[in-house]
Amino acid sequence: MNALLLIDIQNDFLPGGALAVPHGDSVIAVANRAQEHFEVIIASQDWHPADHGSFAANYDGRSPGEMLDLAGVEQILWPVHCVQHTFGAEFATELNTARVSQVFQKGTDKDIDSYSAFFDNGHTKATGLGDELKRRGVSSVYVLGLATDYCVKFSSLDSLQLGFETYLIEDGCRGVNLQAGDADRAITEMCAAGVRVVQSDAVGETL
Ligand code: VGL
Ligand code: ZN
Repeated sequence: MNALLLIDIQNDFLPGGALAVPHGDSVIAVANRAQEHFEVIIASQDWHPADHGSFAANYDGRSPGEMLDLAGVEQILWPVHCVQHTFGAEFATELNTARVSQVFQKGTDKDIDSYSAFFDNGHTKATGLGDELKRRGVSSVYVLGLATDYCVKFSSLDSLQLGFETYLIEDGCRGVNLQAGDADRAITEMCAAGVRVVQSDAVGETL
């Protein structure tokens, strides 16, 4: 069984959003089309409380992009984004969610961030996504969404580590690129770990 994982396709990661990913909106059409090839479609949602420890605004004199130690885990500070129950945290309006069977929310604990849809950044708590995929007999996981250099990367690496054959749908992802080249380096890293990179127009053929 193959599953499609839609990572964090939320308003705050689109152009005009609080943590806008350049051309982030271009993944929506790819996500909508790719769904035709899958029976199991699962989405992740960045879902922070307003007092989340990854928000620069929650510290005196700190700015987005700076590093911090958050409860023992190295953390990049971000603009306030994807706050629970706000428009920014909602899935992109144009994203088709009718066939999404389950949504896994992450980053809900203010003391630790969670880039991966499977585990928090300290790898201490599971979201339940791994167990759910196994329960449904999934062996291959196809990943797309936002952002290539953070949540897509860590979700893909965890997927591999949990034993799923893992595919990155490259044209269905865009990166933050805090440093130029971050997204490309993330793809290289995923490849080196064993993630297979595919383009969306070939997805139907690899299944
Ligand atoms: C993300 C930074 C902070 C992501 C989430 O979805 O890639 N990046 N929170
Ligand atoms: Zn976040």
